[in-house]
Amino acid sequence: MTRAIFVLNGPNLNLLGQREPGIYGDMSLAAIENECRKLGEELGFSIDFLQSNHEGVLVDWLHEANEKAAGVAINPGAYGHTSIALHDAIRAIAVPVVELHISNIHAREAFRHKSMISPAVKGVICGFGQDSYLLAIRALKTLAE
Ligand code: CA2
Repeated sequence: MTRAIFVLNGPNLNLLGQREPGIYGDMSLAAIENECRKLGEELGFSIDFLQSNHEGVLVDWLHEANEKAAGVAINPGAYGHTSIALHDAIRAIAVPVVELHISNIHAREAFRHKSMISPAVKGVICGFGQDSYLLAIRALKTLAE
């Protein structure tokens, strides 16, 4: 059985830690990756931690995860609010997908309240800061059992 978890990150998340620490915390994406790897090791999963600013690349990685991974944790960034392509890709694959956001998108601007991908995923975690990543990985371990 595959013991890899893909952790996918959408646009602008490569800039984490540089601006808006009040909303997104002060950890860089590399520091979050490190925490995910540590937890993955503890739970018996390897972590493929990836970031792209391009919607189609995220679609390609979802397809690849379907072949190689036990599950996907995705912070879609702003594409979560807009992307039918990500919704369709998640619906098209068999492995469980958990959507996560660092911030509580429902406590922010109205345009962030709607997620295009939420109806397609197993579950959504948002508002726990960087811990949202770790909670998503723990949820995937349960789903993969
Ligand atoms: O809370 C989250 O994790 C988000 O997915 C982050 C996205 C935002 O568009 C979503 O609504 C919620 C933004 C990604 C990072 O944006 C930055 C902005 C300024 C400085 C650094 C990163």
